[in-house]
Amino acid sequence: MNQTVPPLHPHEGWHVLHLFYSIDRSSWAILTSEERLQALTHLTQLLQDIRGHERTQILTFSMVSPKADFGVMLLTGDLQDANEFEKKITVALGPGVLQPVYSYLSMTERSEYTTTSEQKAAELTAAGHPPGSPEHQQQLGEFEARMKKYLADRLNPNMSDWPVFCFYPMNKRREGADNWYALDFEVRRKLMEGHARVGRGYAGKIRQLITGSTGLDEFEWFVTLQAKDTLDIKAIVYEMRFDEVSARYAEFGDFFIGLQLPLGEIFRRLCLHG
Ligand code: 76R
Repeated sequence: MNQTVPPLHPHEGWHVLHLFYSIDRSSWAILTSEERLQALTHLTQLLQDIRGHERTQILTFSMVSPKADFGVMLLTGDLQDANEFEKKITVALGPGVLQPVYSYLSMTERSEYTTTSEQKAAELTAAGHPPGSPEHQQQLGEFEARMKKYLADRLNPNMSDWPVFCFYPMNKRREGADNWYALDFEVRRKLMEGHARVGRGYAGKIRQLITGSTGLDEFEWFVTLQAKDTLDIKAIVYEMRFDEVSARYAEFGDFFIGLQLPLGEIFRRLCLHG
């Protein structure tokens, strides 16, 4: 977007910004109806321009509970663009109207612990389905198709239009006997297998995007869960608490729930019209 500064594209993946704002009602109240209309048109146009930018996705939310009012999730390749878009969004409704209450910078990333085809084949053999058996062929084929999509989505996500989003930051614990980072890779990999097994139980009900933020923001990852039913969010987060990876090693920050909605509906819901 900018003309003079060289872009900052990571060698793979996207930058991801989660921006949560509250509406400052007194700054909004002093605007005339004409100024308000102009402000809403300006924000609408800005988001449309951002959406039209190459390799960029932007999602808008009405946030549930007064922790925040308006939420934006921005995925874009160039950090210069991410930074420019974010500053423009913050001032788009006029001075002081959008008050940032929480924000998070992370990046899409590959996983260290993805199950390989060889591991899956060994698992199938151990379960009594040796190579060459129809079960082995079929289950390995299904596994490979699923993993291909999983890996592609993790690095180059395609965000859904599902309505319920749950956002929270997460660390792996580093305390005494519970230090994730002091474990051998093989031990971590085995533990992550259990995590993935729980996750796979929610196929079709939960989509997740785990973005890395070590060195970028306060926690190590940001979790974005997408669902059609709030109960599925509650259920997966609850079930994962019993899995060792979360039970023993996970630490969480604040949780936010947002409803993905068209901008016009968000404006109506936030009582910004008129
Ligand atoms: O299948 C595979 O081999 C890869 C599976 C996989 C990895 C590597 C996976 C699957 N996740 C991975 C990594 Mn996950 N995930 C979370 C949370 O609230 C909590 O307790 C935890 C928050 C949820 C809800 C979730 C859901 N996952 C990670 C990582 C990085 C770990 C690291 O590198 O140390 C984190 C922080 C994390 C957290 N995970 C899945 C899910 C779901 C639903 C799946 C199944 C996805 C699918 O197979 O399509």
